[in-house]
Amino acid sequence: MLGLDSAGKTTMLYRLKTDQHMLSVPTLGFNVEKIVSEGNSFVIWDVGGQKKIRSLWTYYYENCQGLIYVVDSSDRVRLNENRCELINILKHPQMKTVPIVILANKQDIPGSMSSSVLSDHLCLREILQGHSWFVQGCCAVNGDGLVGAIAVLSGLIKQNQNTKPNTGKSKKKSKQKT
Ligand SMILES: Nc1nc2c(ncn2[C@@H]2O[C@H](COP(=O)(O)OP(=O)(O)OP(=O)(O)O)[C@@H](O)[C@H]2O)c(=O)[nH]1
Ligand SMILES: [Mg+2]
Repeated sequence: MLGLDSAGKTTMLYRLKTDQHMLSVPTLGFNVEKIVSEGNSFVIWDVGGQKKIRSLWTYYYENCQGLIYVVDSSDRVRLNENRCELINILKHPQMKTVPIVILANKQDIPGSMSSSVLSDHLCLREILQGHSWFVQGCCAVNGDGLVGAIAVLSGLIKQNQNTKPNTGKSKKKSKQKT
């Protein structure tokens, strides 16, 4: 789970884990939690988004099966920064085919952009070509939209695994890393 600082990633992780609003502090490294949602089990890595530590994001790409990219929908100033970071992530060889959910967070803030407006501003149709993806409005503080988004991502991850070429090796059942 990636996104600019203050997008709401950590608030979201602990809302999913505990079904409560936990106060967060800026993440300097990462938080990792196993989340069980509607029978699906995920290991979610929440990586700090401050500019000075974004170069560390690449260390989390190995074995990543899905990307949750969180955007603060009330922040119109950093739209371009968001677009550039997303493009950078997806350039990486290990992220070229991952399914993606873009979470348009902070929908509770008056005047925040809807998921479709955000999608247009970020040019998602263009920059996410070749990926299976969707965009979902949500609020990490009260949990609106989160469980549904996780369920859809889970479906996309399964579809993506089924369409990968068969290597002939027997598959071990593994937890999904997002
Ligand atoms: N109103 C509102 N505030 C939110 C929401 N989600 C998060 N916040 C607030 O946004 C601030 C930043 O949230 P964090 O979860 O710490 O953000 P982060 O993406 O983990 O930030 P970094 O760790 O720096 O990358 C906190 O004050 C949260 O309470 C939301 O849906 N609505
Ligand atoms: Mg954080």
